[in-house]
Amino acid sequence: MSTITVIDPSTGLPFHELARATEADVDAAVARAVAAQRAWAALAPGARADALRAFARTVEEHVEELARLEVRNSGHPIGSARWEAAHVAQVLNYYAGAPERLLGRQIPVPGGIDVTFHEPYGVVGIIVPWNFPMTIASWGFAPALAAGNAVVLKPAELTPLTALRLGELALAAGLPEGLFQVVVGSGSVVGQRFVSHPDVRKVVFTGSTEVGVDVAAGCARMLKPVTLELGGKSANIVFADADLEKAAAAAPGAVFDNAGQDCCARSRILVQRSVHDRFLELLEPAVSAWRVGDPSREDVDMGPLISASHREGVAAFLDGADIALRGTAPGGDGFWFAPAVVLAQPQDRVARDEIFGPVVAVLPFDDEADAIRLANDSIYGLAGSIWTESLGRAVRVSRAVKSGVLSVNSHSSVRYWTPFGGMKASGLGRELGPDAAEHFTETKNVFFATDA
Ligand code: TXE
Repeated sequence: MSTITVIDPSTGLPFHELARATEADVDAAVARAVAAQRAWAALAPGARADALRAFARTVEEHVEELARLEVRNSGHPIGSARWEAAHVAQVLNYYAGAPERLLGRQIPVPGGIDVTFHEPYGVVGIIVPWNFPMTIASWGFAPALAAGNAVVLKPAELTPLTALRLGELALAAGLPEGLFQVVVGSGSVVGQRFVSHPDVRKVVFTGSTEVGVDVAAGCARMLKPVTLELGGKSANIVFADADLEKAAAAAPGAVFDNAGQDCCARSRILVQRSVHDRFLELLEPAVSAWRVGDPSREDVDMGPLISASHREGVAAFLDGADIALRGTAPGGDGFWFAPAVVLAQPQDRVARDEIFGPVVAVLPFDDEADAIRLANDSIYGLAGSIWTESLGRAVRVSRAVKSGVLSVNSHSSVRYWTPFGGMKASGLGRELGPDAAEHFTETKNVFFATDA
């Protein structure tokens, strides 16, 4: 039997072994999910709502345990890990409100009555990456369950532990057996079986653009809807009329948070030429103050990268680069990497490719049109920030930048109340926000003749 060895990225040491599921294991899980989903969809909406609130309460009661598990498995600073675990409970509570609000329509027609229904797909397959194992999974399973579906979840091989624990907590909270199952295994086996299995009726994929395109192609052959949350190379645009002190102080967190392993990372800083040098002066102390270290400590901003091979990939982006600023990181066996600020040209690899690490490329621009052109000069279109004190400019630029999630004088990208997702090579569809549960249903239209 093939196994997965789970490694603590802060020490580089293995601490857990897990069996890889086979295709037969996936088929058995899907069969259990099909059975559980029938009973779940037949429940009164309020009963589904209560069950999800119970799941949320159980997660809330285990935030500290989940957080410490994430620190050990993913190297997330304990403060961030606590936020991530609490976020799962918040997302469950938010979508617990959906079952009683999946409203259809009564449409006036001649000869009878016409109503629409939002019907669950059945079994939803959710495939998630290693950078936010708990939160990204909840963006899929909470609305999917709320809409009356069952869920099979495949965590990334590197970070399976908190997903497995959430599966256990769901059962402890009283969710029926088979309704929410976590299947640990390879993407090419378990992930691909979610795509090919006829009873998995929708797939939610979050991960690299390369794999996402392959998953979407497989779903297309099965006529299976798919949501894709993919890569990014988001721009942090700083205009001369911005509050430069505030923009510089916020810039490191926007790209070094989670060790840069964030699809929404503002990994390009576009600075208006007239304030470029001043901005770098202001950025220097903020980069120096960024604390990299033991993620179990509360006074740490950033832990290690997820793996040795990922660190090698990130480090390669600095070969030959014009490094303007460099932070610090611990020595030792963990996958530590000191944050870096690089001066770049638009054609440089460091300014074009997703690094998924604590490296940011700084590029100057001349005017508003130039800033928009540079920001859109990317295959990606996920997130972005605009720093300006002009409301008119904020509206013009936020409408012109081709990204799905933009912030003005802020870097926040994820609020579970609002839709999240990318344009272009950053994805298909949206997660979170008020409509997410409906995206896990199909609309049925029924006409009742009354002249019979
Ligand atoms: O991705 P991978 P990783 C992106 C981020 C980065 C990547 C890092 O931009 O590129 O994710 O995560 C499974 N068929 N985002 O390395 O390799 C695999 O097992 C089916 C964007 O994990 O694409 C894992 O569970 N599944 C995002 C998942 O796919 C397959 C936010 C992702 O793996 C598979 C976070 C296959 N052939 C990260 N091969 C956003 N936009 O929100 C692998 N998998």
